[in-house]
Amino acid sequence: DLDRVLATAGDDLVVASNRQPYRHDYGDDGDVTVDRPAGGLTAGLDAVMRRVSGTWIAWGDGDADATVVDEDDRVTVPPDGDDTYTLQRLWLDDAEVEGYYYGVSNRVLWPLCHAALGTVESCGDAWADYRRVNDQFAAELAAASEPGDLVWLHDYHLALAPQQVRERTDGASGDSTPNRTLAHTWHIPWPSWDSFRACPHREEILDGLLGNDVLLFHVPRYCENFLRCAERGLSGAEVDREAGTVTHRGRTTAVRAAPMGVPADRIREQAGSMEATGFCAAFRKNRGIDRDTRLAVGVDRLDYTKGIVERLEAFERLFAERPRWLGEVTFVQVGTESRSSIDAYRRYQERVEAAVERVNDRFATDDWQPVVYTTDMISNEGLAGLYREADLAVVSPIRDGMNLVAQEFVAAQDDDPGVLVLSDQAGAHDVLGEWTVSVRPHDTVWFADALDEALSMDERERRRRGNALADYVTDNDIESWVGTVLGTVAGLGHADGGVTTRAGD
Ligand code: GDG
Repeated sequence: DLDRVLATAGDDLVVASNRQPYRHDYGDDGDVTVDRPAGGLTAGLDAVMRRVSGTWIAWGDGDADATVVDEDDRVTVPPDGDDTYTLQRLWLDDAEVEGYYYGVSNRVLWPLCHAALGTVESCGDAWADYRRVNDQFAAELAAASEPGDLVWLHDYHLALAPQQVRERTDGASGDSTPNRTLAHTWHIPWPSWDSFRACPHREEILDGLLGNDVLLFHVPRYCENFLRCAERGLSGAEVDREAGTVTHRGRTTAVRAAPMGVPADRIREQAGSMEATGFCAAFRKNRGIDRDTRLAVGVDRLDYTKGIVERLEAFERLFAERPRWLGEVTFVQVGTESRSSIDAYRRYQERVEAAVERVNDRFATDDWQPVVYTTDMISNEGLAGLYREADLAVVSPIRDGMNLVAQEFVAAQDDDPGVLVLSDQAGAHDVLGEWTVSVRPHDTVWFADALDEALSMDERERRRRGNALADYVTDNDIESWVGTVLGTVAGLGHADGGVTTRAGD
């Protein structure tokens, strides 16, 4: 369990991610406003960082001048409570953000890893920015850690940083033993070699990641793909598929699956809160949804990998072919704006809006709307309430590393659970699939049938599946995930690389 793992001998944990867990804004009057962690990853890791009192390095997305609190750009978070850790921001100028974040991370690596090769853009000079910003992260990581520490990196924004940390640290102590333990979680899919070979800088990406001691993906499929890519893409790399290791430049990297979970207990609590019920009542009222109209819900960043357009086509077909659902069920799509400065994202937002309009124009009546679409950011409690209120969640990505919404929906249910309709292209399907109503996002006929099946499912079957899903999501929550990752690192047999909790824990 996590406490035991956290208590393993060693030093502090140093984490690096593109996204920061908190955003501080300093008003003219000196008041500080703090935005709380919103997403699954930052909220989950925040809880761990409080317990180990480590250092978290992230891009300080926001206004540097308004945020810096001491000359080292360090803040101790959270501002209240006793358990604190150091949050260290990296300030990037506009050109760096454009090249590193938009240019390479989101115009090249994101579509590439989701096998959306037609959406991959040319990299040009952005590659130099990506490499330079990764090296800035590496410099901060090297400075913030000591020999024996565990450095845990996150995601596709930081593919080069592991090897860059090695260059800055290994050998610095006068011997050749690796002196930091590096672990890296890749949150999105790893594609097949046949897709990955389209990557303009594929050798450098592989080399960068093989600076890690352990490289973690959500599901074994991605590990297999990575091993294959290392075998084909890097001459001299030795791959042991059975052991799940790659040996390259004298270092052996273990490639492991650790499926991420969600803070299930907290979500369950939030779903039952007054705020949650209040949100749902107000939402129905403001959106003109009758109290007894059944709800289906979809929650996504507005991203072309999420299959929102295909989902709307499936609802359109459901209403056309099974008119008994007309007036009975409303599909609520929560679509939060994302990466809007990229054309592909703007175009996708327009396609979603057009599909919503089309379905509504075709079927809406004076007192019923088939689709309710909102781009408002909903509070965590409101969202948990909406999950509980809904009879089904429709999670239908075209490709998705894991997908936390599927698990959040499960965690939010009470003893009268809703049904999860889940695409077999999501990592989440590898762990939850047997208890969901599965769909293939592009098969509209199957998809519409699946929606009908989910809406018609009898109570006994709904409970049977709901209970199994809830058991999985509770047993494999975010703490359990952190425990698995840290346990995997401990199992590598490095003398150091564990983390200690603060005294008294
Ligand atoms: C990447 C991978 C992998 C969305 N709208 C609201 C809101 N959200 C929250 C959800 C959920 C999160 O955003 C989205 O997480 P996902 O996992 O679904 O997807 P990505 O953002 O693409 O995340 C993915 C993940 O990394 C973790 O490894 O699972 O495969 O693509 O937590 O709840 N939250 C609130 N209001 C909203 O309106 N409060």
